[in-house]
Amino acid sequence: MIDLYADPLKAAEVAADVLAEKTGKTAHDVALVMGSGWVSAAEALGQPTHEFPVTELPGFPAPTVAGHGGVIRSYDVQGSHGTLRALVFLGRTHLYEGKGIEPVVHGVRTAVKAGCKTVVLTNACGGINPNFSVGQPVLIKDHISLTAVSPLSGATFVDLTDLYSARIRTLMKKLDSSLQEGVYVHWRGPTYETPAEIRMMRTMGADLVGMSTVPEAIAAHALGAEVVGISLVSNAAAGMTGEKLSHDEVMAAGKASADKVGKLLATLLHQL
Ligand code: 8IG
Repeated sequence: MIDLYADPLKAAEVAADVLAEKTGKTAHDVALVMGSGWVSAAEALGQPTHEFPVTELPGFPAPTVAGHGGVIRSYDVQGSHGTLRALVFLGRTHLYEGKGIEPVVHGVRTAVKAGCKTVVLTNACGGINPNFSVGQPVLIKDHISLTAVSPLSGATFVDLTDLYSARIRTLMKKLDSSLQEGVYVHWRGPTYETPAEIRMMRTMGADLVGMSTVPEAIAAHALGAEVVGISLVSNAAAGMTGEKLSHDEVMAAGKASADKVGKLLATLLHQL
């Protein structure tokens, strides 16, 4: 048994080998990590060929938050350039779970080791930019890390100037001209921000705030994958409306937008 913390890249290779055995697919082409609110959007991809709990691959801890069920699906999606083998993670591990950074990025590393050249990271987030409304999907164009936790260690000085693929963002905006872009702040959680922290983020140039995506984007990019980030605005950030933040309302907002975000994902896969 490989130790995820001692040799995370080896652990991802081992998990990718088990994935190939379980699916009978020697490789996958694209990975999608579905955040809360995006799970029902997976229906737009059609019927999976395989589905199993993430815990059946080595190195994955059981998820701890209700509504973040940890399941892997494999799909054969008909795209404009032939069949795409899509690997979908329904549920992810977050930094706020306290298991460290390695389990947070194990999924995307496994996906890249399994052959994925594109990694699509979706999430539900708070909206800081007052022009964004609840239920709106927003392309991530850049991020600010307020956790100060990197998935990389050692002298690996990775350039992040084009972390969120400008190529794919341009493609997607051509297909849907209503699509907006924003800067995503990574906040450790599990507490939401205070109103003062949201004012700070706004001043820093942030449009969106959430508790995921950034470590996965960095880990996938460092291994050479092209990264796409899409946020679903699920609530106005703290202090923006006078309302308190409720996890249940956040989940409900996600479900209500499933159709729209499902179409967006299908459109994206068709372009790859
Ligand atoms: I959904 O307002 C969702 N996730 N940090 N702040 C942070 N994460 C979130 C929020 C939010 N809404």
